[in-house]
Amino acid sequence: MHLNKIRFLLYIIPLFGFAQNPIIQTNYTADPAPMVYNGKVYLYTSHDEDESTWFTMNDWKLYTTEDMVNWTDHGSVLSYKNFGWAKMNAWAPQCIERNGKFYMYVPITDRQGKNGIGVAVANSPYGPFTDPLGKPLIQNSNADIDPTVFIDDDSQAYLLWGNPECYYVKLNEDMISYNDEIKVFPNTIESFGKRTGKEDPRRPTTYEEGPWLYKRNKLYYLFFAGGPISEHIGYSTSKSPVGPWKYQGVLMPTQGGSFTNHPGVIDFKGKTYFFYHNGALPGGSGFNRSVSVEELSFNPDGTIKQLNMTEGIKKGLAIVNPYVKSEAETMAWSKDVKAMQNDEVGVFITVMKNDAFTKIKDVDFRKEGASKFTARVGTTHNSAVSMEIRLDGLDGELIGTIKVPMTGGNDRWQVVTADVKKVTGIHDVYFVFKGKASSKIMFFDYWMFSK
Ligand code: FUB
Repeated sequence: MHLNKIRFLLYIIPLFGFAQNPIIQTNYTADPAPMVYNGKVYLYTSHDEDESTWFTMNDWKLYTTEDMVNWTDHGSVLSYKNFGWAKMNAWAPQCIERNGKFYMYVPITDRQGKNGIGVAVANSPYGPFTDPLGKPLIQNSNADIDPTVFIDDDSQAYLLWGNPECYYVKLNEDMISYNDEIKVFPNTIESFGKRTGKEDPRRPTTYEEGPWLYKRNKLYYLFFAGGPISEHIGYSTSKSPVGPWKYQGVLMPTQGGSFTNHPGVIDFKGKTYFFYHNGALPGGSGFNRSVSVEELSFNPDGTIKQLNMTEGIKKGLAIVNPYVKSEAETMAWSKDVKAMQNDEVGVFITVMKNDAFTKIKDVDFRKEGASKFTARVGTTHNSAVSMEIRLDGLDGELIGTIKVPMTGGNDRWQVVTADVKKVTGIHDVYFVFKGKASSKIMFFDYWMFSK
């Protein structure tokens, strides 16, 4: 990382209290890499370990949504440990589908301390991903971080990456090899804009890292994290995926309490979404980052309206069906809960404090309504632990309460059912957790309502 970034830590001002952003609150996530597949957004992220004071990052996580407001945590889908040659640094990933296989490109530092880009392959977007090569796909220079992958309409795949310059190579159809030589985009002011501040011969332009290649109406967009010092998001356009690029300016100014930022762009259900990260969660910082999302608006000439970090997407694209099993780790917002996973139940949530809560947006109880609620829960505590079910707000109508049985651990669970006041129509559902213990109050795996 650039030393100036570290200096910028002194200027970090965390932001709290956004309504939907950051979209993941149950772990620190960074470097968003969204992928659309079969009507769903698959959001792969890197993962800042709690209380990190450096880029302490060991694995990559996956979150999905169909409505852009409720996100399901699928836990860790790949770790640097899945690459036999890797030592550390599970940094910015990207996954892409080709012919029913999923290819995840990841930067890692090897056992000799050299950076490289590995590729892992799976038959499903959820994994398991395995390393088919047993060595890095790219090991070109120490600039080998931040891969972005793109398949053009003519089926040619491209891999781009790099800090402080952007490299690229055409991938073969198998997505795990290449014949062409690796090239670098000329780092010109015309392509990436003039860098302001102290002159640095290695960094003459605003291009810093985190490229993301995207195509719309035959125009190619190269989004990137730009400098100096603390990162903004800039972008350039071209009529070809390999340039020459024309710098178009700042898309998102430096904001949000993280000295890095990282773009990811997708089209989904007729809209274009821009993912990024910041330090806006409680405890957030440049090493404890969180992924957020905004909608992108284009001008008629293809340029993009500048963005600020906002409270995010307020209107969901679909409603939630309460009469099928929903995972506890599907939520629009939460406070003081952590997502964890084990062999017993997969991903579940652990309640860290009294009055912690999760919110599920736009749950449609329909006309017939619900009168019972079932949840798989557990606690290690003898004292009273409960879970309130409220509608439309933290102090909204209380429709029922679950008493949580002492099961003795997160590998031991009980399915509990309670009567609830009859509820019809569309509501936001809040689960509010109560208990006297100072941490790990209870565990929650899934829920559903019935008539
Ligand atoms: O997350 C580690 C590094 O920070 C990424 O590789 C960069 O893009 C920046 O986000």
